[in-house]
Amino acid sequence: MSMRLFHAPASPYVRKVMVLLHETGQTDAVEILPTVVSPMDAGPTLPALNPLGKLPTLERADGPALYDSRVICRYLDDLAGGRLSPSGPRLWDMLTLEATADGIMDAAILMVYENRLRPAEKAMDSIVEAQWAKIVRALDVLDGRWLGHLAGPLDLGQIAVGCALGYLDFRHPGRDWRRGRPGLTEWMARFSERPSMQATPPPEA
Ligand code: 99T
Repeated sequence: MSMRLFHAPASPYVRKVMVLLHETGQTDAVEILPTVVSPMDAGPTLPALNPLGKLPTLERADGPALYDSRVICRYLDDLAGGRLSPSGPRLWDMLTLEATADGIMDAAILMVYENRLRPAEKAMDSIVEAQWAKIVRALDVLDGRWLGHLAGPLDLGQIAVGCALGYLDFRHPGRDWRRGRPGLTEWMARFSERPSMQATPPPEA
């Protein structure tokens, strides 16, 4: 096996890569390396491969390590024939959709880190709520403008949205992202049934 994936089961970015591996039949091509990181401690081996010390990182035998999740997903999809990266105008839609989903993950993780890393007496609710406001706007846009694209052929954008919504269920279940968004709720219910999603759930919270 020539590729090794620095992996954590709670990471929605890692999940994007795992879902893609399942969807493209490449799970056997990558060795999974369980890795623990936080913004305060990237561990002993990761920074030499990825100076940002983040997961996922993909180590390859025939070139420098790849990061971040968008790069790794494009690379692994390319190895499998590029079926999940459309060409033409749909590519720009897909990349924007993927950026929207990744932005939801970024904000949701900042909320987690704000509570986990900052001492309680220095915690600022306004920072957490400002991040949640970004997520609310992004969810409304997904439910309003993107349902047509989401209903189309599978691509990396849909995978990212599925992993972002799964992460909200995992880390922020009390926020109830489904309320008032029936279209997105229905899409996620169907998307969650894919074997690739069933095979990659986050750990018990
Ligand atoms: O921020 C850090 O230094 C450590 N955090 C990470 O490595 C997280 C793990 S998800 N990954 C990223 O932030 C990657 C973001 C990048 N743009 C990408 O790959 O797309 C941890 C989730 C959790 O524990 O809830």
